[in-house]
Amino acid sequence: MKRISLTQYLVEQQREHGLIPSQLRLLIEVVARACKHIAIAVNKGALGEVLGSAGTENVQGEVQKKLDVISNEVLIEANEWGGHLAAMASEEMDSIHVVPNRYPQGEYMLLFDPLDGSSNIDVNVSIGTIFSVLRKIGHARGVSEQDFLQPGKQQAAAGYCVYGPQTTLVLTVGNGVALFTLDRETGSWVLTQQDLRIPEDTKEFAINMSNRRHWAAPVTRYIDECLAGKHGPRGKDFNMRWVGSMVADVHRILSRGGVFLYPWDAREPGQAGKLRLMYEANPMAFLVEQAGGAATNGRERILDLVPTRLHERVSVVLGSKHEVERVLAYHREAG
Ligand code: AHM
Ligand code: MG
Repeated sequence: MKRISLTQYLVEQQREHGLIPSQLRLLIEVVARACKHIAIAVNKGALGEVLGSAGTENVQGEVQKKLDVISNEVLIEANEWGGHLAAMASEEMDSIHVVPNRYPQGEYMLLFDPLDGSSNIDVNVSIGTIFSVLRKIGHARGVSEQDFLQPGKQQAAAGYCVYGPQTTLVLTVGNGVALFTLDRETGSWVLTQQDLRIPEDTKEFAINMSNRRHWAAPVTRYIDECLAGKHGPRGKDFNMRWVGSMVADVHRILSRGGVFLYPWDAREPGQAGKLRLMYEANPMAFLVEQAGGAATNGRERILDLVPTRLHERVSVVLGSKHEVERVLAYHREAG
């Protein structure tokens, strides 16, 4: 079988569809290379003294793990000098990181959750890096947080890397979704699946069931109907999976379908949800839609939401189209 590398895939996408200008190609290659470095650090585990807490908190008040901080640094260092970026924003940083003056400024902006699934790091369960790419609008020099506040439908690219039994990279530039597997012997990303599709129907859902008592009525209704199985209103049995790393749960859905929910809940009534719109929901929503699925906050399409701040949170329902539409309908009916 002829092996197609990430570089070759990107060059061909540019030749055939004009979707990947050289700065964007460089950006994706640099992110993919940074992910290899993160994979190496993750793999070392206790031997690399990378497990455990860093003893710091991020802007959302969550305790940072050593690997959260390391991954963030790897992504910043890899990306700031290439001339492809104007600025970066991360779940683990309070404010944006503008490319220093000593380097040329590019036209793209990169957002990331450097290591998603932090609670799984120390227990050797799949974790990953999620990223989103926006174009800086206008030619004015300088960049501010305001430039980042674009709806997800304006993303130029999005993807994630899963550090699991295999190290895989999933990418969209708006022309379907492609999957690459890291060949550890040659160190290269090899295209292993093109045009991933999410089946419209599914019998599998993913939600943290322990929060059931805090959910809003439409979510409780939807999940209770799944749980009622063959003899309930859905007339079929459902299976449940919850890794606790969004990146791994979404990867399963992109691989075999399913629906993922992290809904608003009454523990933090003032927050729209737990997950972050710009680092988690937007890139995943772009990938899921590109694979034929759907993504909503229960009322609106995630990709249409206009962020009002960088670290905005959002309620997330994504995956197999017919299930997402059902959850939307239950919210509509509830008014
Ligand atoms: P993180 O970015 O700090 O890892 O938090 C996000 C994670 C998601 O990956 C996952 O879906 C969710 O939080 C799990 O939450 P819970 O621990 O409530 O199940
Ligand atoms: Mg995360």
